[in-house]
Amino acid sequence: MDVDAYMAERIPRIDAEIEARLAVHVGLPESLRGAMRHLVFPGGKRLRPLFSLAAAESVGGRAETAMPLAVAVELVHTYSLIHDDLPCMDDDDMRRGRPTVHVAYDEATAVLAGDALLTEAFAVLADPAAVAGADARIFAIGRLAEAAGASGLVGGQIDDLHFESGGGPSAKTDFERLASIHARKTAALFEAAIVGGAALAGANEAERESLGAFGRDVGIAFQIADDLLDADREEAASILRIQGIEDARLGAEGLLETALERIDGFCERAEPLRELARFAVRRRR
Ligand code: GRG
Repeated sequence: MDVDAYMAERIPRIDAEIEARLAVHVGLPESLRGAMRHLVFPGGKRLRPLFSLAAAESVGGRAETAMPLAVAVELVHTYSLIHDDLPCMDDDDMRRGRPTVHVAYDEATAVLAGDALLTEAFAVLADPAAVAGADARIFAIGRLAEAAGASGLVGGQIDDLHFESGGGPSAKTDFERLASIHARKTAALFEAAIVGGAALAGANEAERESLGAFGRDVGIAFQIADDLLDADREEAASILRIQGIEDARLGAEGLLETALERIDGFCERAEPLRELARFAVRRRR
């Protein structure tokens, strides 16, 4: 299966859905409208929405059923990047080769644009026009809220801001703390994207269980791969401050293998999901 072709076909569809969703808001102040769109278009790799669509297919459903979640996870992801770049967080001026939102606009507008995108994500999922039934949508909303909230992104971000390696605590303790940060800051959203996408397509309890574990493993392996790509950057909570490059690479590969084993019993329609996981962990960009 050609994962590049799969992504090239799906990404414009995801983009069109996000575009349509943001167009719902008419008459917004121009600064808010522009700031909300600034990091959404052009976007990044759109990995999380791609995972949602592939997860729906992996349980025999139609990708389109998971589209509201695909849009929602990308909006949550974008909000987290906008807030992560703020002066009070990572204080980054550039992202994806362009000025960050608070630089292109101003700090207050960036905070509010992030808030608006986060809130919009839940409005998309709550929209009764969606194909999936209310029970599945409520499940997806709950999992997304967990991933975004205090036990997920926000809690992981707090621990990341306070992470200090070396000195007092043992390497093992640091490793455990780091794994916990990655689990909440990165893997939780992958898990919600995948298990929620499958649920919208009618996944049963056992499938949700396997896909949730798959999403967690892939999310952590993706974060390690990201740290390896950024090996030259001094990130507070990078695995490379604890493990060597080779050990980290082996760790990511091991997690990928475990993840793939978890969905061993899934049929051929899970192939895009498997290939996306391989891409996310082995990518060079
Ligand atoms: C709630 C303020 C706040 C932050 C939450 C998720 C997060 C914490 C911050 C985002 C920044 C960050 C370094 C997250 C780790 C996950 C990660 C590697 C994000 C980049 O994801 P990609 O590569 O991004 O999918 P693109 O650019 O492709 O969309």
